[in-house]
Amino acid sequence: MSLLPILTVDADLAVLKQISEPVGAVDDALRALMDDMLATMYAAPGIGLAAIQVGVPKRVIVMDIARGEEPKAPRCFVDPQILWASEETIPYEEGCLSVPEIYDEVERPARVRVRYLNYDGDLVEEEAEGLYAVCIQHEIDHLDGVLFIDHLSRLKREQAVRKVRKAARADAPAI
Ligand code: K1U
Ligand code: ZN
Repeated sequence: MSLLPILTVDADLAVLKQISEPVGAVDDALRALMDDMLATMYAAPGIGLAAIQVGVPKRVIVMDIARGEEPKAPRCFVDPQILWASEETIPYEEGCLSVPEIYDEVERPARVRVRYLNYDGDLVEEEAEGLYAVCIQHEIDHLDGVLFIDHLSRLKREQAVRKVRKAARADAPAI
């Protein structure tokens, strides 16, 4: 298994804005990508990761929203689709591994019905609520080139990108 570099908005915005392509079927090569994405997500650490965040424009997501001492609960989503979203919305303080150190509140539907292929290639349809609903919507947004900061005001979005750029410059080795 390999850890993959995570793309960030300061250097890789054009890639992160791409629309990812449907996959169609799960094979061993895709399972190897999902294994690498899970390892990368756990190492970051994060609770979700879309393939485009590691530069792969395929409609693939990994997630683990288990808390604290709960056992690991990795989930994989291939070609996920939102079939239904509730009228009711909930606010959640979101973060993103591609917009490091920035957290802000986003309002999204409280419940969604999703259809996807899992790690084994089985077709799954289920309802998501709470953090699962927030995270799957955040990750499906990535597949459509949408970042959580796109849900904020233009001022907040520009401030966020400036902060990430400044932090990246500060972290860069002096030549
Ligand atoms: O970049 C990503 O898409 C991953 C992102 C997922 C997410 C977080 C919060 C709301 C919606 C989607 C993250 O994982 S950011 C890091 C994070 O939330 C976290 C990290 C360590 C422990 C617990 C949470
Ligand atoms: Zn994200």
